[in-house]
Amino acid sequence: MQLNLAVGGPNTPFTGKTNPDDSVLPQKFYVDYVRVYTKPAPTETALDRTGWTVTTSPVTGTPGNMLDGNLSTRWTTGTNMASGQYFVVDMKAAKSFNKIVMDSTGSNNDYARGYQVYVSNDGANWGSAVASGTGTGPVISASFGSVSARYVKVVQTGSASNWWSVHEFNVYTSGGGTGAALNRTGWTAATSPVTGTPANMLDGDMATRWTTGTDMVPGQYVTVDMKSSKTFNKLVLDCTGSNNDYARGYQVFVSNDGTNWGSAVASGTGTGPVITVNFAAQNARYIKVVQTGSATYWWSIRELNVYN
Ligand SMILES: [Ca+2]
Ligand SMILES: [Ca+2]
Repeated sequence: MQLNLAVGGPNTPFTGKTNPDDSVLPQKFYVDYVRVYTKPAPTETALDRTGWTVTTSPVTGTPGNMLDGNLSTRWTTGTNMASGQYFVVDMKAAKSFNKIVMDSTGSNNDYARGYQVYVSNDGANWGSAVASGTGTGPVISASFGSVSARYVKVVQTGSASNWWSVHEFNVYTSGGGTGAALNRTGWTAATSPVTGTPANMLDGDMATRWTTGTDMVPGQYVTVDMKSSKTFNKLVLDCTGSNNDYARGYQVFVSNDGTNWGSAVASGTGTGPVITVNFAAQNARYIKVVQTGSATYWWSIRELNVYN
């Protein structure tokens, strides 16, 4: 916390007397109170469900009723809750989100007794659950680190002599992040070709750089290990000082194991020494930037920063 206090008096430009008279100091300056606020949580937004579709297991009832904005209509299993029942929502395009809410209000005993939430970009590979828990009432809210995906699957994992009913299903995003650069303490970088000093792109010093030392060719890359998974939505590559050494083209990949990189989260062409890459919020430990262009200049990065 920083407090800026100013002392005024007769010797000010406002009175026409412009010669400060320091002999009046020291004076007492009373602060009645200092109030400290907690920054409010970012505003949540429910994603627009227009065009979304949903399929269920068991195949029964009217799945679309959980997406129709009407709390009086529902999808229901029509049979007792059993582990393994599920529904899959297709949002038709990849979205960034960090919370789902299942609302069974109106069928108050029909909430999932247990649940797992999975996400996927192809509707086939679901990976590990991004959230799981137990339901204790008709509104079940599950939060998780921000993900980017097209499909959401909720698996019911409990048992009860009630049907499983969902009147409304919504997906939320926290909106934009803080815009702050992530703290790079402890981060490491590796490069291909293996050359130069990769750490120079993470040292906060624009006078130091990593460079290929050879002309730009497609396939050169850098990987950054942030040592734990972070949420982020922007990357900046800065080669100011080696102004011709910007990546002529790039692809950005993210990974949680440093081995499986999936599809690029962003790609584009560089046109100057500062390359800013925006993308849907990611949650990952590793970032890889692949240089995809050709030039008779070396590829250099003086600073690489990641933002949320
Ligand atoms: Ca409904
Ligand atoms: Ca540097």
